[in-house]
Amino acid sequence: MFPGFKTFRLMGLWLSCLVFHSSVLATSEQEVIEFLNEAEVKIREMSEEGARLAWIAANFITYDTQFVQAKHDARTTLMAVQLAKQAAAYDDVKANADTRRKLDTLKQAIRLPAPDDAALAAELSTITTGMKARYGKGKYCPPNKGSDGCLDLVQMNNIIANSRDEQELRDVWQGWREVSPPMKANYARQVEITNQGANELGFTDLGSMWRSGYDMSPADFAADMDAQWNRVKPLYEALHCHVRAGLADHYGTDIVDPKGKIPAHLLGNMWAQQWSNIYDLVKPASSQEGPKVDITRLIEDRNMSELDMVHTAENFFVSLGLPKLPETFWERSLFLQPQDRDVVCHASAWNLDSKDDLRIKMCIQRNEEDFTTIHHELGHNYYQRAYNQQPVYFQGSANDGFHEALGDTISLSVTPNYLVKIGMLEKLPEASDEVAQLLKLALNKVAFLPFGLLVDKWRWQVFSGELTPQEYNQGWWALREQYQGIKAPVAREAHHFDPGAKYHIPGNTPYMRYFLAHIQQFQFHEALCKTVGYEGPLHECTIYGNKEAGERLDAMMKMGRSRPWQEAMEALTGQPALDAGAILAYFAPLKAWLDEQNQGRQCGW
Ligand code: X8Z
Ligand code: ZN
Repeated sequence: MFPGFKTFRLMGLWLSCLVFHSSVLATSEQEVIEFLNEAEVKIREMSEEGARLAWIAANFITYDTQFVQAKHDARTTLMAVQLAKQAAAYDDVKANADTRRKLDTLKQAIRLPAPDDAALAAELSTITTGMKARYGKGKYCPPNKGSDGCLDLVQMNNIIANSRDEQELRDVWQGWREVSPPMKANYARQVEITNQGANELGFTDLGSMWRSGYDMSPADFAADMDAQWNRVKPLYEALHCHVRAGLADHYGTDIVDPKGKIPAHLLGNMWAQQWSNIYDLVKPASSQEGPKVDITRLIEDRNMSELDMVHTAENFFVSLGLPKLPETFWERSLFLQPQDRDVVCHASAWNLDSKDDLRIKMCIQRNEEDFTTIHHELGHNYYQRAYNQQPVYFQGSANDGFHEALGDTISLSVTPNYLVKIGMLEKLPEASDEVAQLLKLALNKVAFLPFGLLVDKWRWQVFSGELTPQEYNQGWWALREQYQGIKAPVAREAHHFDPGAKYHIPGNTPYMRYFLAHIQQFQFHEALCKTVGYEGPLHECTIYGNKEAGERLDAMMKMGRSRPWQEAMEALTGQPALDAGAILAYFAPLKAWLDEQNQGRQCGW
């Protein structure tokens, strides 16, 4: 969840300097620097309050916590907008690259701008806080089961992951989506207000503002995303084809059309975004035992607690030469879902004081998926800590994809080899089953790509007005069908609001960062493996225990967002650009196998 949150909050703290300066015409770079410096002192003093309020609101979803949070957000938004305008007033001042970059940050980094109007800022924050709380509290109460039979999202996710009963899956899939129709009108109003805010700051709409934070033009950024997608699409299509065949075998061709789109409730994930939970339905016939390394089973067999899982992940970072997490991390984080209150369970990583008050907030389940997510979250924390010496303006990742890619990169080093080293696995599988391991991972990493791409394609269409509220849901499914080759299992109507049943829509977290991260993490992994002198197949490479790899990562993280992301990318990988070649190389043996399996099948949808 990290970056937008922080920048947004930080920017709220400059009001007093703004008031002080607004009557002064900035004519020299020196004045701009003074403005930025004074602002920075105040930010450091004051940013904690907003972060703590947000922490409390997400840990205790009550009427009052949301009320206070909404008030605070409204003030913050107004201040941030006024500062952005002030920064724009310095557009013509000649300034060095650092100063210019700081001003640009002020102008671009507001996630949800309101117009410069207190009533509209208040309306906006009431809407956004309300949607997030509604999602966090969401339950589905199946008919005839009474109120004790109500399910929360954690429970429904478990059903979708493990059940193979088509009717049950369909019921839960549909049931969770009852959470979002009441958000739809609010979302539409939010779009109006934030577009107006973006206009005032000189952007055509909020989508173009979101696309402006990548050290290239918004149009070039969108084009690069499409170009990367086109490179990985054949791999996705091969995976889709094989998975569809496995599902058709299991559920029958009356439920899964072997030539058509896959019903979205059968893929083992509430949003059909990662598919590894249905591995057993699509695994190679030669590996009857399932994957050679089943981390869920290892966690159970070893009786690892949720906290043990976090300690194990921390140990990986420490093995790279990075410091341990602070004591307060263990005291203040939320690791377990409380049974007596509503919390936002969607995993997130926090830095409450821009120093060392690091935390995660997660409702950990003892399974492989959450083991991976813990590495993901700790990646955020280690990144946050690495750049905390930067000026506040540069306390962020090179671009938002970097933040999402860091912990995932570490997870790519969670190999059988590594598990043996740390004693979680007794011995290496005898004959290493390359295809099984790659397939399991591809079900997460490759299956995710079109979803990672389309969530913000939808939002960009909404922000630009290409989709009207009446068309929101149909537009969502058009993208899901086109890019993912999946379809809704039951009829969807215009009053439904299925995008709202995905956390990042009511949470207003931009999503293209995850698509970026899924490309970048393979570049990072490949480069780090090269650094440590590794020469074998990439999926067997682990950087565990390698201080040189740790130093390289740390050096990149320490840069924060002080330089264009292309430079950070080059520092780590030697390449200044996004390159899907690494993920393609990683999965090349799997692609060959999939192509063989798919012979005689009609692929595509
Ligand atoms: O939201 C997340 C993280 C927190 S930044 C758990 N992810 C995306 C999602 O769950 O939809 C990680 C993968 C994609
Ligand atoms: Zn994340």
